[in-house]
Amino acid sequence: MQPDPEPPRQLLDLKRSAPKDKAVGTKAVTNSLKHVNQQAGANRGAKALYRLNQKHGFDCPSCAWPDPDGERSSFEFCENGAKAVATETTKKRVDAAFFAQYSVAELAQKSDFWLNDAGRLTEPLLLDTAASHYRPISWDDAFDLIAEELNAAASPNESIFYTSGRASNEAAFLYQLFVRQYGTNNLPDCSNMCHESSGAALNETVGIGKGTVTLEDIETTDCLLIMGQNPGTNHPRMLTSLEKTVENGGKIISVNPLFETGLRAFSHPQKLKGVLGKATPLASQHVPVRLNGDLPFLKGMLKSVIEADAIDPAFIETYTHGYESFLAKINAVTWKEITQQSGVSEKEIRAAANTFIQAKDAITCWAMGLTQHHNAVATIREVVNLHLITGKIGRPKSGLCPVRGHSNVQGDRSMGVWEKMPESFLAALDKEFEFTSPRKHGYDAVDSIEAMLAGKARVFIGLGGNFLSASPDTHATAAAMRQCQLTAHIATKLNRGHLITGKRGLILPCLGRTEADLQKSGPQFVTVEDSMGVVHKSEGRLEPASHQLKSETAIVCGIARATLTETRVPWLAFSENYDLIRECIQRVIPGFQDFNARVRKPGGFYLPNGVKERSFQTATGKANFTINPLSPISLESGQLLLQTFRSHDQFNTTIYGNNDRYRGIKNERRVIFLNKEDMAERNIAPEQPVDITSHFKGETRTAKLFLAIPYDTPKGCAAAYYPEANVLVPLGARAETSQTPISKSVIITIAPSSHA
Ligand SMILES: Nc1nc2c(c(=O)[nH]1)N[C@H]1C(S)=C(S)[C@@H](COP(=O)(O)OP(=O)(O)OC[C@H]3O[C@@H](n4cnc5c(=O)[nH]c(N)nc54)[C@H](O)[C@@H]3O)O[C@H]1N2
Ligand SMILES: Nc1nc2c(c(=O)[nH]1)N[C@H]1C(S)=C(S)[C@@H](COP(=O)(O)OP(=O)(O)OC[C@H]3O[C@@H](n4cnc5c(=O)[nH]c(N)nc54)[C@H](O)[C@@H]3O)O[C@H]1N2
Ligand SMILES: [Mo]
Repeated sequence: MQPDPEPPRQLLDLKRSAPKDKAVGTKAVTNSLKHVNQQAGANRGAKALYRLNQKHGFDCPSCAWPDPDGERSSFEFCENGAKAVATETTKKRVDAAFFAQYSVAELAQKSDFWLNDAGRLTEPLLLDTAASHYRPISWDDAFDLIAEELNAAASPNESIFYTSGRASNEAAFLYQLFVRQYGTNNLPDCSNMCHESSGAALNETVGIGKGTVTLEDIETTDCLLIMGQNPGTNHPRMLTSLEKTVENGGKIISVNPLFETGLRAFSHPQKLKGVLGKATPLASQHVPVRLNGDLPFLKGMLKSVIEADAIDPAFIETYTHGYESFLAKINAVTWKEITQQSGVSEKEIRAAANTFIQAKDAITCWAMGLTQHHNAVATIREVVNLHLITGKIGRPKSGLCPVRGHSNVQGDRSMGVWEKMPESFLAALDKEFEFTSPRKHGYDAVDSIEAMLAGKARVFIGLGGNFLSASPDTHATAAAMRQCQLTAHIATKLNRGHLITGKRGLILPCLGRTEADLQKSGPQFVTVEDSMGVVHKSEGRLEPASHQLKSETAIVCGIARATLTETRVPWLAFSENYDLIRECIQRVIPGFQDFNARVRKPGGFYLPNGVKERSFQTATGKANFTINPLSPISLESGQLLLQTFRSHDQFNTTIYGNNDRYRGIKNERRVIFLNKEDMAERNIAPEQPVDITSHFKGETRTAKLFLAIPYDTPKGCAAAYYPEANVLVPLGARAETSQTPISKSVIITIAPSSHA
């Protein structure tokens, strides 16, 4: 029997309490120290935390929230950053003895928590054809095996090269260079499932697929509209900034089906006030939109702005395109449509609009609550419309802030990890390395799954990540991986994705951010780019988890040297001295001039961003208004919408623990949060086990055994954790334009569980 790709369907021992009304406090500090001490021991752990996010330390491997430009406290980390460090600096090891003890089938029966908790990978491993256990393999043999499979393919387009957003700039740059020299643009990444919708919307409307503000702008603006984001859990250092925004007189509006704890109030753990248990209230207004209710909400905001005559005619005239036709369409939308489809009243929307209008400056922040819907691109384009019509963009304290996820996901894109990089990039790459990159667009994440399923792709290589568990439709993705000749994962920790392999499977263990990277020319550092376009260095100092680990950069160079017979790229020299890589990056990618010198300055440097100076590099040469028709999801009777989101104790598919402290959930992950009336209508009792079935174009998918939790969520809107709920997300359900999987509005029904 083949190993099950789903996490085990077993219940733990749920304990429930009321959701918390304020975030952090001393509890977070004790919790973070507890995690680090349990995993790494007090000494190694303290040493790591001391260097976390310092100007001469390493970049936090958790989220992409920026560090302050000026003075930094010696505690520039958060509870969840500490968990990420603990999980990497753990003293536990999964070594040859471990893999001799457990077969792949046995490992597949363990929980995601168990797999991650087992420890750090220590040496390269091979799961041979029809073998039951992984066994050690030498680095050279591993590289040769990859080369053999890659060179046996009928076409380079039969191979897929995935990247997760933790890879450094240097590793990512060499990876995409290798892949393009090999001959394909099949470079899917986690961004395809994440902020792709933001990139698509922003590139079209303002000419750059990135945010346009700085940390200081956030802290000094008059109004912060936070849509579809849960900073208390996913960007906890943002709470320090939100507290400053409020202290500086700014107003925060939360737009979210849930009034998340981290948007209610914050008690700073490193300030006396916080230690005394006092909290700063954050959001002055919470707008409980229905799932996918943001586009109509934004239309209400726009109507209010127009009615109040709060537009900026000079900005519109000078800098924008398409205003007249946009205006006509907005005027045609009725308040009835707006309130019915958003689920919020005209009064609430007008109140939010009033705050936005009164504010001299305003910033909108957003994350997955906006990006993972069928009309995500339209919704984000409407956010842009709101800033264009009021002129609140391209000046200090005003602008757009897509809050990135992985700590270097933005940098990986800057380095060329994308299945459809523009011609300007490819031409520069070709010139620098004297070859011709392929021009045909490659597969994105879901295209890759479909290609593997169809037998059109035979090799899958993952630079980090957990493609199996992060992708939609876990069973289809598993079937896709099994179709491959070879699957290979460059990773720090064991995950479920390593258990569902092609005919042969490889695990290539790499150094983590916290660890010293010693190469022939001496100790190396790498660089990363945060959510606000600051490029800075990251240098680990800890003794590596095993002397057999290689850096990501060295692994990429090893694969390239084994695979490419004709290449003029000095792969060996690159792997020995990362300054040489950076010298090439500065010639290929705009904004990186004098890279080696500038990145050595404490704090690094900002990449250029034209929008900050009101220069919009779009097709029209101006910022574009867009028309985004309402397109509500129609549900049949009995159906609900389900969002799949993160608990407080996980980093994507890495599960640190089974609690979701702020939402009052202890010791369980198989829960579904439901509106009380929805439960009553279905005769579902609190904590009753239910099965969830999703519905898409006549297909159904079922996830079994979840406990029903009554929760303050709008009627018709449910929530369950990722990755347990990924089996429900249809492969074909993809956002228009960005092609992002629709994991925040899955159409479901629920029924009492039939799981034995
Ligand atoms: N500790 C920790 N940090 C992380 C991560 C992690 O897993 N753990 N993941 C990292 C990554 S890769 C990313 S992308 C980010 C993710 O950061 P978030 O986007 O904050 O992640 P989610 O948990 O998916 O939360 C989505 C939020 O949007 C709301 N929401 C859902 N649907 C809608 C909607 O239709 N409209 C509105 N307005 N709101 C909606 C949900 O209620 C929830 O508050 O965090 C990064 N940081
Ligand atoms: N249903 C649903 N699905 C989703 C989402 C959702 O909200 N709902 N969110 C989507 C989003 S926003 C994202 S970004 C993706 C995330 O998808 P991925 O980025 O593919 O997944 P992660 O869980 O972040 O990857 C974790 C693994 O990365 C490896 N790793 C950790 N550190 C390092 C390192 O330094 N180097 C290397 N080489 N490997 C390392 C470890 O082996 C670890 O097990 O998932 C997406 N999937
Ligand atoms: Mo993400």
